[in-house]
Order: sequence, then structure tokens, then C-alpha cells
Amino acid sequence: MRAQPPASHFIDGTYRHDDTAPARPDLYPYDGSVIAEIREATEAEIDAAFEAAVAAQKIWGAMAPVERGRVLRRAADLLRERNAALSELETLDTGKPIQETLVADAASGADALEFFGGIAATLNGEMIPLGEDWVYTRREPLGVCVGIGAWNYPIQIACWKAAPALAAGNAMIFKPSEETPLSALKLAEILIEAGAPPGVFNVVQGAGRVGAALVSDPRCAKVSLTGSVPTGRKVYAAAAEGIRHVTMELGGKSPLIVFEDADIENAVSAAINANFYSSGQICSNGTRVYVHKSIHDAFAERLVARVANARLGDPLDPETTIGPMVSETQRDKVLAMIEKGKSEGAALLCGGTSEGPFVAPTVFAGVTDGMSIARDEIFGPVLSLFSFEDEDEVVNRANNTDFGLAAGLFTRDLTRAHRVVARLQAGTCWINTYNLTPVESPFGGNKLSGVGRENARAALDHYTQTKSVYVCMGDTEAPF
Ligand code: TXE
Repeated sequence: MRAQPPASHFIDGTYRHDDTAPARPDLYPYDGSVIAEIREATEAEIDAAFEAAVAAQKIWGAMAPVERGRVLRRAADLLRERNAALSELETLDTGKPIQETLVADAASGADALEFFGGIAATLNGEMIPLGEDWVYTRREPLGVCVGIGAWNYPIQIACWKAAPALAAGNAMIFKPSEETPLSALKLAEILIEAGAPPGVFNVVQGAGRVGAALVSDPRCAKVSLTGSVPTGRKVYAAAAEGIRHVTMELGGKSPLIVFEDADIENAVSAAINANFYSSGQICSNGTRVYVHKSIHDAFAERLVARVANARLGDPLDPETTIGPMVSETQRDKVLAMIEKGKSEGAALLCGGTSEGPFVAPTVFAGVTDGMSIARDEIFGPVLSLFSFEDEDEVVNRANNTDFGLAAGLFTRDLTRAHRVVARLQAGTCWINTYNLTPVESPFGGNKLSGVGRENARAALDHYTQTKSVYVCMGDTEAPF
């Protein structure tokens, strides 16, 4: 098969799997062809992964941080050297257009490895003078961290979790989504090549059952999940059993607000990126587009005209801009939500249909705040358009959701931009653009969209623990 790895798991520096374990065909979403056959991790393999990670972490955590940083930066260079092959593999596994994977997947992963490799050596504590006595703090690794990925950005998610975890001296066991098992294995190979000791980064395959086994293992010190809110609740509860650290990167239903003075062309570009890039399968998408009533019709007209230029096709064709959905299941979920939008009375301006594995880029107008397509995450190429009259109204409507992942706004009035963004209940915001996620900037959500942050120095707070050491320079007194 065209993308079959040597074996399904990468544990303690080598590929392995149990030939008797249940196998799952890995399909190319564009034509349904089987590109690999992946076996589910057995209890023995999960145990072996933890044994390897515990042992490796002792060596890796004791290395000079600058040494660890060097390994991560070398891995970043290797990812960049192999970007074309990694991007083709990611397109095969996700169905995302090659014009996207070439710039947004392994490239972003390399950025994370480079960034955290660069700051690993700055992970120091403090010296706190108390007069004669003093305190110093140590920022210590947590131990073995479990990473669990979603299927939309497989290698990026693996790197966004592995880079800070390893920079801080932890070891990691990463479970990709069962939909997209392949690229994390390449990251594991590259980290070994870059000099990471075997066992520092392990990949095991499987669905929720394997994920649950990883999270509830006593050797798991922390879990970082990228996934849906329902899964987040299960994983968070399982982590609570062992009082384990958690990072939750979950779903969203984010607002994009276009004020009357916005540059319409740029705002339409942002709406397209926020709803149709990766066929809309991005958690931080601005799927609720609020446009001031004075420019609503002009905006809608321009948006529909530009959506007509979308090119649905073979994701390996560099001209393709809209790929298939990651699976028939996901396609059917999106189509069901589109039917709901129609039945609840929203006006379909374009799209709303499916061709094989594809869902056409879809725009609904006249959406009211109570409709399902206004409230529920669709995770597909479906944009809901709303009009609004004034600032207070649109801020209240934008915040009227249980999610809180992201938000964007377009205006030329800078005081309004910063005033409004301060009121928006979202962890990741954009002014006059959307969905740009440099690793220098923290990424994550509030409310049901998650806990903790990935990227930036903020991520290191979730992969270290602080030890305070009080130093007595004199005698110790006691009452008797
Ligand atoms: O998620 P699922 P998917 C969200 C996005 C959407 C979802 C789509 O908003 O809601 O992810 O990805 C594993 N114990 N984000 O369908 O089904 C499962 O095997 C342990 C947000 O993959 O929730 C998979 O590996 N693990 C994100 C992973 O959880 C379990 C960006 C996610 O599966 C488990 C991208 C269990 N009980 C997508 N059950 C962001 N906010 O950054 C399942 N899993």
C-alpha cells in the first residue's frame, strides 16, 4: 500500500506491532483507496511504551537543556528538508489540498520544534533573597506526558505537543487520531535521527479505548488532548482520577465581526479562510460571520462571487483549493447540519450540496442566533452569515455561546478594535485577519473550548512543575 509504515507503532526507538491485534484500513479520503493498514495497540504495547518513556525520561530530563534544544532544532531542520514528502503524506491521510499541507502542517510543526528548541535553555527558576536565608526555585519536568491528536492537523498537533513537552525534559507517548495515523510516525523517526534517546517520543495507534488506557495509566503525569468537547469531558474526568495535569484544545463556534468601516475585500478573504480552508475542518474557524447591516448585502454578494472560484478536486493537484472531507462519516455529519439549516429557515446563498466525498463551500444568510447552524460546531465548509446594527449588540451575540476558542474582527477604527476584542470571550483573537497561528503566540480557548495554552512560553507552564527550595544560612531554633 502506498503509505504503509514498517509497523503501526513506534516504541523505544523502533517500529513494532502485534500481528494478531485488530487492524484498521487507513483510507485516502479522495478516492477511498486503502493507503495503509494500522493495528491497534495492545495492552502489552501500551505498557512497553510507558516502560520506555519512564526510562528515557530519566536520561532526557537530566541532559543539559541546551542539549535538548539542539535535538529539537535539528528535528526542525529535518522536517523542513522533508517538507514535500511529509506534505504529500499528510494530504494522503487527511485529504487536505497539497497547496495547504505544503505550508501549514509539517512547516508549522518545524516552527514549534525550532521555537521550543531555542528556549529550552532559558527554562530556569528564580533566586529569592530573604535577608540571610534565601529560596531558589527549580522548573522540573512532569515525567511522562500523553498527547492525543485530532485528525485535521496530524503532524502539526503532534509537534505542538511534543516540542514543549520535550524541551522541558519530559518524555511523550502520542496517540494520533485513528483517522490519520501516519505522519506522527515520521516525527518519531526524525526525532531519533536528530539525537533524541529511544523512548523520549513514542507513537501508539488506536481509537478512544487506547486513548483511555493511556490517560488512566498511573505512569501518565499529564495529558494534552486536541479533540471535541465530548471527548474532552471524558479525558478530563479520567485525568482527574490521578490528579493529572491537563491541556484541553477542544471545539469552537467562533465569531468573525465585520464593522461598517471594514475593508470588504480583506474581510471576505478572512471569511473564506475562516470557513473553507481545510474544507472547514479547523477548530478555531470563524463560522459565525456578523456583518454590519449597512454593508451586509455588498459583503454577501462579494463572498458568494469569490466562493464560486473554489476548485474542488484531487487534493494532490496543486490547483485544488477544496479537498474531500476527512471521512464519509464527517461528510454525512456536515450534510445533516446543512439540512438542519435549511429546515430551520436559513437562506442558502451557495453550496449546500455534496459530490462524492466533497461538500461544496456553503453560505447561509438570514441565520438567527437560535438556529442549530448558529450554535453547534459543524466542522465543515459551512458559513453562517448574520447582520447586526451596533457594537454592544454584536458583542453580546458573539459571546452568547458555550464555546470560547477564537474570535476575529475587521475595522479601521483602532480604538474600537481593541475595545471590542477586550470584551470578546475567546482565547485566541485576530484583528483585520483570521486563523494565523504563529508558534510565538499562545493558542487555546476559554469556556468549553478548553483549558491551558499551546505554543509560546505559555505552553511551558503546562509541561513543568515548580519546586521551591528554602536555604537556611544559620541555626534552626525550636521552642523546646
Ligand atoms: O475529535 P474526537 P476528532 C476538535 C474539533 C472537533 C474535533 C474533531 O473542534 O470537535 O476535534 O476531531 C481520542 N479517551 N479540534 O473527531 O473524536 C480519539 O481517538 C482518550 C479542536 O478527532 O474528539 C482522537 O485521537 N482519548 C482543536 C482524539 O481523542 C479519546 C483543533 C480526538 O477525537 C477518547 C482540531 C477517550 N475516551 C480539532 N475518545 C483545537 N481546539 O485546537 C476519543 N479519544
